[in-house]
Amino acid sequence: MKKMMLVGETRSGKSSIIQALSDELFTPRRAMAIQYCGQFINTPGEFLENSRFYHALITSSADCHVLAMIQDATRNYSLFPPLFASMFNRKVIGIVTKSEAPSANTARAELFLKSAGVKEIFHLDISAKEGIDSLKRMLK
Ligand SMILES: Nc1nc2c(ncn2[C@@H]2O[C@H](COP(=O)(O)OP(=O)(O)O)[C@@H](O)[C@H]2O)c(=O)[nH]1
Ligand SMILES: [Mg+2]
Repeated sequence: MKKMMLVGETRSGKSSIIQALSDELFTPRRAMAIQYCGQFINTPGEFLENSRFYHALITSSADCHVLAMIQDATRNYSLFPPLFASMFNRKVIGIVTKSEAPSANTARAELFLKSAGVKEIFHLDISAKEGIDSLKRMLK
């Protein structure tokens, strides 16, 4: 199984993705530091919110095969700066979360990710388990 690191703002759905993908019991807590949970590396939202922490993301990404940039489809802004993905020497994917929410705009979320340099994008609806299987296949 490939190791995946998740980067995204607070409450974008990172812990929910780890919970849905992992067979181990994972109890979501607010990540205050880099968290290693089996094949997943969870990062605090603050590491994205403040560019002073980018170096910590870059260093930790050395431990993963795939870096996932998480974008909440209900947000009308993105914390990912242009070409953020190109900072990492790893395969980078985008994950659009909450795609089923009434206020979601998945096209807008995709645009945010694309301008941040993401080529491959997955769409997730955690409650309906939509998109989980294709993510699992990619991590095989
Ligand atoms: N509607 C909807 N809500 C979601 C989805 N994924 C996560 N959430 C909710 O978003 C909130 C934040 O999720 P969490 O995984 O804790 O985000 P984190 O802070 O990035 O770890 C929680 O209340 C989740 O239930 C989704 O696909 N659809
Ligand atoms: Mg979390």
